[in-house]
Amino acid sequence: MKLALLCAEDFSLSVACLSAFLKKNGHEVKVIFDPKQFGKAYANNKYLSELFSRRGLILSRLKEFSPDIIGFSVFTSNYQWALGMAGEIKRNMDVPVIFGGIHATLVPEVVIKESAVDMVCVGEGEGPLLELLRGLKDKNRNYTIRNIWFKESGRVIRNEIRLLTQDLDALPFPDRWSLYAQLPRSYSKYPIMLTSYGCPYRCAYCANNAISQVYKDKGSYLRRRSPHSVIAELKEIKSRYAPKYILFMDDLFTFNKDWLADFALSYARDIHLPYSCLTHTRFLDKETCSLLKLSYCNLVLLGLQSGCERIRREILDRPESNEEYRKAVGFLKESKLKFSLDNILNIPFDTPDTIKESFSFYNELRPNMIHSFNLAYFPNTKIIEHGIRAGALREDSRDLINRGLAANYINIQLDSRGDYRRYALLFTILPILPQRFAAKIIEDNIFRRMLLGLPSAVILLVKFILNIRAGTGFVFFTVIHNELFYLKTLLAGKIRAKIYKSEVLYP
Ligand code: B12
Ligand code: SF4
Repeated sequence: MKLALLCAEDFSLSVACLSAFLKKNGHEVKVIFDPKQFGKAYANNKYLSELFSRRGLILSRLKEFSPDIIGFSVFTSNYQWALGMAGEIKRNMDVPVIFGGIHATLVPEVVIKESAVDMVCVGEGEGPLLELLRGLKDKNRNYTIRNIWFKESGRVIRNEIRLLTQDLDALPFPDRWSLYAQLPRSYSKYPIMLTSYGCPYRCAYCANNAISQVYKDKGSYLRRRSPHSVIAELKEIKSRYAPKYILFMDDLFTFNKDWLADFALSYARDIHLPYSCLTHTRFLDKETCSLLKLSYCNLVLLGLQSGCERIRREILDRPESNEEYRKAVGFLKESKLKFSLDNILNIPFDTPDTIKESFSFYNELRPNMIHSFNLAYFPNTKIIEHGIRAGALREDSRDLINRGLAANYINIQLDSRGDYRRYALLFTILPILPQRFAAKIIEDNIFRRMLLGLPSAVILLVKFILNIRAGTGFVFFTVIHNELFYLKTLLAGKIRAKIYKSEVLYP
C-alpha cells in the first residue's frame, strides 16, 4: 500500500522512524517535507509565508504519488500548518487523512473534530499504521485498531492505547535518507540522534508531564536502546553521510551510568566525533563527567530554567537545590567540559527580583552559554494552572493552546517581548562579561539600563562569538544556509512545475 507522510519545519525523527518501519513491512512510503519558510519562530511573516508557500507543489507531488492514505506528524507548533495543508488535500483529493505525533497524542478530542481529519493516532504509530494499511489492502475497514480514533457516520470511535514498545532495538533504524534528500546538507552533517524515549522527571512546563499521563499503566515510559544499537546506527550514519558533530536529543542523556560507561568506550573507539547532549544536575557526578569527556562530549546542556530555587520548586516542579547545581557544575569544570544553561522567561510569578536572582546565580556558575526562551504553554501541562492563577492566561486560553493558536513557540531571544526581551539579551551576554563586572550590573541600575539598551545586532554578534567558543558555531551558519537552500529548491520546483507540468524535484 502507498502511504504519504508529511512533516514541516525541521527534521522529523518520528516520520523517519515510521517510514523505516513501514518500508520494512513492504509498504511504499513517500515522505514530504515543508520547510514552512517565513512561518517559523525566527522568521515569521504572514505575507511572505503565503508568498513562499509550498502547498501547491506538495499537492501536485501527492497527486503524482497517489497514496492510499496521508499521514501528518504534528507538534503543537505546526498543528495549524497541518490543518491548512490537510484542508487543501481534502478539497482536491479523495484520500483518508490521519494525524499523529505529539500534539495529536495530547489532544485527540480536539484534533478529531476537524473536518479535514479522518483519523487520529494517539501515541506510538508503528503497529497501528501497519494494521491500518493491512485493512485498507483487504478493503476491510477495521475500526478496532488500538491507538487509533476513527470517525464513523458522525460518531467518534476511541480505541484504547496499546502498551508502549519496550524493546527499542527491535525497531529498524530511522529512514533518514527520505528526509535528508529534501533537506540542506547541514542536517546530515550535524545529525540528531535519540538513544532513549522518555524522561524520569515531570517538570510542570514540559510535555513529558502530559505525555506520561497518556501512557499511564502502559509499561515503562523511560526506555533505552542498547549501546550496541546506537553505535551500529552511528557507524551507518558515519559511512553514509560523513557527519561532523552528533546532536544527542535525549531528554536526559546520562540517566544510566552503566549504560553510559558501555556507550562511552564504544563511541570513543568507533565514532569519536564531538557531540552535545542534554542532562540534569542529579545525573552529573564526577564519574559521569569523566565518561562524557572520554567519549568526546563537547557541550553539555543543562536546563535549570530559573536560578531562583523557589520558582523552580513551586512553579516548575524542579526540586533541585542551587547547591546541587554548584556541585554538578564543579564536576563539569573539573573535567573541562563546556556547558550551557537554559533559562525560561515569562514564568508565572517571576518578578524582576527573581530574575535578578537568576542572573546572580548564573554569574556564579559561569556557563559557556545561556539560552533564554519564552515560556511556551503546551496542551495539558501543569504550568497552565499557574499561568491562570498568575493572570498570564485566561480560562479560555486552554482552547487556544490546544489548537496551537497560542503564542506557543519557545522563541529565540531576539523574539522575546518588552522587558523580557531585554532580560533575555542580558542573559545572553552574561558569559562574555567579566564576573565582577556582571555582579556590578546586578547591583547597579544605571549599568543595567545601559546594557539593556544594547542593539540586537550586538547581541547577535555576542551569540555568534559564544557559539564559536563553545564549538557550536555551525548553528549560525546553518540557519542562513538552510533558508537559502529552501529558496533555491522552491524556485527550482516552481520552474519545473511550469515546464514539465509536474514537480519531480525530490526522490
Ligand atoms: C527529537 C526531538 C526534536 C528534534 C526532532 C523533531 C521531530 N520533528 O521529530 C528537533 C531537535 C528537530 C526538535 C525540534 C523541536 N521540538 Co522537539 N523533541 C524531540 C524529542 C526529544 C523526541 C521526539 C522524538 O523524535 N521521539 C521519537 C519518535 C519516534 O517518537 P514520537 O515523536 O512520539 O513519534 C511517535 C508517535 O507520536 C507517532 N507519530 C508521530 N507522528 C506520526 C504521524 C502519523 C501519521 C501517525 C499515525 C503517528 C505518528 O508515532 C511515532 C513513532 O511511534 C521530544 C521529547 C519527547 N519526550 O517526545 C521533543 C518535543 C517533541 N519537542 C518539542 C518542541 C517544543 C520542539 C520545538 C517546537 C522546539 C523549538 N522551539 O524549536 C521544535 C519543533 C520542530 C518541528 N517543527 O519539527 C516538544 C513538543 C511539545 C508539543 N506539545 O508540541 C517536546 C515534547 C519536548 C518537550 N518535552 O516538551 N525536537
Ligand atoms: S528534566 Fe527536562 S525533559 Fe525531563 S521532564 Fe524536566 S524539562 Fe522535561
